[in-house]
Amino acid sequence: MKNLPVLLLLLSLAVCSALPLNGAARDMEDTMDLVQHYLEHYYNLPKDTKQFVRRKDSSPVVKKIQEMQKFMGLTVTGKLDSDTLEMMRKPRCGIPDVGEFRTFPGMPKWTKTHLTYRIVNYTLDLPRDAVDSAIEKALKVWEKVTPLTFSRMCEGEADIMISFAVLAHGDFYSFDGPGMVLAHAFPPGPQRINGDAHFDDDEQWTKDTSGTNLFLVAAHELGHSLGLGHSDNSEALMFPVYNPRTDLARFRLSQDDVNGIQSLYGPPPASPDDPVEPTKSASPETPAACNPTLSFDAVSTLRGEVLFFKDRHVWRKSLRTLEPVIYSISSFWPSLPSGVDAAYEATNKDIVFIFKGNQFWAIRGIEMQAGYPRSIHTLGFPPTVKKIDAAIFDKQKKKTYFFVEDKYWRFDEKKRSMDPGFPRQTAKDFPGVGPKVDAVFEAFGFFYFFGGSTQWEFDPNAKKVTHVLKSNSWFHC
Ligand SMILES: *[C@@H]1O[C@H](CO)[C@@H](O)[C@H](O)[C@H]1NC(C)=O
Ligand SMILES: [Ca+2]
Ligand SMILES: [Zn+2]
Ligand SMILES: [Zn+2]
Repeated sequence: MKNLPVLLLLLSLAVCSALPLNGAARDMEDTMDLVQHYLEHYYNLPKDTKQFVRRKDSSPVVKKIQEMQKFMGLTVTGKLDSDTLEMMRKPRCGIPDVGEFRTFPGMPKWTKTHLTYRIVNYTLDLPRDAVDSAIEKALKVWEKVTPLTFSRMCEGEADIMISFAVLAHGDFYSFDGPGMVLAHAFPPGPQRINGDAHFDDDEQWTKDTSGTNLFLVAAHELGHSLGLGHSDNSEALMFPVYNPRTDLARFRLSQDDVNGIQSLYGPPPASPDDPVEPTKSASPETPAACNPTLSFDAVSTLRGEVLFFKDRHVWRKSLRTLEPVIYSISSFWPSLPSGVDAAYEATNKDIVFIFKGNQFWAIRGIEMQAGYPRSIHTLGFPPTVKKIDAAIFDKQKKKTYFFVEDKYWRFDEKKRSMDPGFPRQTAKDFPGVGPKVDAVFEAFGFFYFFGGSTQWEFDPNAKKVTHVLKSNSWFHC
């Protein structure tokens, strides 16, 4: 190490006043390596500081220590005191705090608002779907405060390629084993590597904070992928040091992060679903449960309750209690659209699938599942089908029926494919129902079909309608 004498001199003030023993000398040298690397890498200390050493001029190093202390919110002493050394040993992001990367030169940003991402490979520390949902949640953090949207690719070259790797991994920024550097990412730009995020697979990645929380680190790295540099605000997500005490349940961006990203991309477009100043045409009033003309967009069970979807709202009702309770859909599932077309519960998987237009989403309880929305055509519908009117899962047969206009398709949930011989006429196999249905769900062994304000109770074994009711009969008006 060329500049060891200078650093030794600085360090001796704080750490070492006794004569160095062999072990202590080695510790000291390790510390010097750490300090030199830290300042060179994160604070742009010139690599060749020989000249300063020869002139016994330590000022560049002192200046860099001061710069680091200021950035990290420490007392600016210019000395390697214990707070400073402790900070240098904390796990952190591998991107420099100052220098060429700071908000990156020329403020690079994406020139499009729709970006693609791909998870190239996975850590073995977590199940794949946990990795998928941590990444998706991390992207949502930025999506919420910008006009940016993201969609996932499963192959090919995406804007943001996400991978796990150890030590040297091909980009000249080797990882360093467990601890210290957790991850790094590249700013927006035209090259393949731009936007990519790499995670050190020598860390123990976890869903909670018992190890290194993947969501937190990913949200930070994706900030770099979008063009942000490090912030010196210790409350900010873009602060370079990992904070294991973050309250994940109440995670939110700091104003500093929001200002940073909005300086690049601006705020999100005003959404018609935002109840800022509700106008009757844009956002319908809360529908009245006992209006005799009430119809539904979709109805599904969810873990023994029934969900009745209407515009931006959903009623939740347990089959045993009297009062249905109305909520806005977004209060449970922020990324679901309003005015859905169909919904059904695959009880064998504990998942409710929600359809609107040619897309569908999956929810498990109040958790949105990663990897959605998907196209309905991945289920095997022909291109002529643009939307689904109603859907129901038959628990006995493990089949799902999809109703589209006056026909229906049958889907095998085990094989994940459409059964041959479909579509068939709804009127033929469900006599008395329809012809067109808005919604359907199952309770007590019956199928309950809805069309406008009319409801048909259908016995699937006897293959006949057993009652004709008002759609809102479940609300005990
Ligand atoms: C994951 O992909 C990256 C980039 O292609 C590669 O460097 C790394 O070795 C891969 N990791 C694993 C665990 O295969
Ligand atoms: Ca590491
Ligand atoms: Zn960073
Ligand atoms: Zn890398």
